[in-house]
Amino acid sequence: MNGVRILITGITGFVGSHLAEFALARGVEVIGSLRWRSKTEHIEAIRSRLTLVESDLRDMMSVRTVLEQALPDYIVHLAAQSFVAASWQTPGETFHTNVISQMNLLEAMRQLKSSARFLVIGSSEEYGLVLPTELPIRETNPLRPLSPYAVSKVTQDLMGYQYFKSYNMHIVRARAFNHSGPRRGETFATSNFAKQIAEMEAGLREPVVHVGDLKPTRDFSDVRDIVRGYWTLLERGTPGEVYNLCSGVDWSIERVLAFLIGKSTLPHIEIRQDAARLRPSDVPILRGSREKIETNLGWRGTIPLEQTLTDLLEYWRQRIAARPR
Ligand code: A2R
Repeated sequence: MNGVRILITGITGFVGSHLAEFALARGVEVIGSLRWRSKTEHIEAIRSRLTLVESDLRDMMSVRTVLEQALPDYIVHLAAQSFVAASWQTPGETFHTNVISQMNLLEAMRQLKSSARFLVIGSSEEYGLVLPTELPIRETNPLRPLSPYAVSKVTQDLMGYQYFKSYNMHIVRARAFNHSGPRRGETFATSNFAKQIAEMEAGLREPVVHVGDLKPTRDFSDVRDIVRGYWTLLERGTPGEVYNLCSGVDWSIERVLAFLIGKSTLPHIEIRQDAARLRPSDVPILRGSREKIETNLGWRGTIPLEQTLTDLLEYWRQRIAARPR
């Protein structure tokens, strides 16, 4: 795809690094925005092939500068306070980062008359409280957000709709359900469990895995499938429309943990619930319908969750083995 330029905000994050790899493999020119203090470990292997621009997206002037420098054809706005649990501690910061950053980007695009395609990254958390009769969750389901993070994502989502309607901008909205894989932030349950197990295997902690509520179920996809889905939406998604990206299958957190423990080399691992890991209100069940994106655009995930979790555990084993002792 010679000549196409993509701007990835939050390129140093979990999804950003995978999307950058995906785009580079297609011959696309990748420009990434990061903050001066962003950790760059996830993009070290591809850094020489990227153009990196510093910007705190909450600052309008620096967002304009990024757009003027990048002159993108596609923008995937991944930068965010991405962690639901942290949003209870810092609701204001979560809202400010997630909502104002996207508004700055869309306003700067408008001011600079950018005709770039823009992908809004929403979340299954937007659906929040889902009635059993509403499963699997379609895009038409009511949005009943249950966390400050979810409210920020609803706002980003509807803002994308409003800018599309008001200014006829090429904006497609994605609602990604849970995704995991190598480089997942350690605050997320899948990655946190895998890291704890890898540390136990390395003899760095006792064989006790600390957990929160194991009952909720989530619809997991592999991050490598999700970035392929984002690409599909950029290329062929209908502007103004919203699409679920999901597997259509839900696993309880308990089942995820049991799978990872089963992959461990240790004979026995104790499971201990930690009150600090429980949330004020949690979404009990999230299982999506992928019918719209599959029927209209032909996307579906291909990597089974067992593979994703195996790769995630291996990622942590390697990271821990590489740590200086
Ligand atoms: O915090 P940093 O400097 O390491 O960079 C993170 C970036 N970010 C920002 N960039 C510019 N200005 C900001 N004010 C700002 N705040 C955060 O967003 C990092 O590069 C990225 C988030 O990466 P992760 O936490 O690993 O999130 P992940 O899983 O890649 O999520 C991507 C998207 C987000 O919209 C999530 O809410 C959604 O997928 O699930």
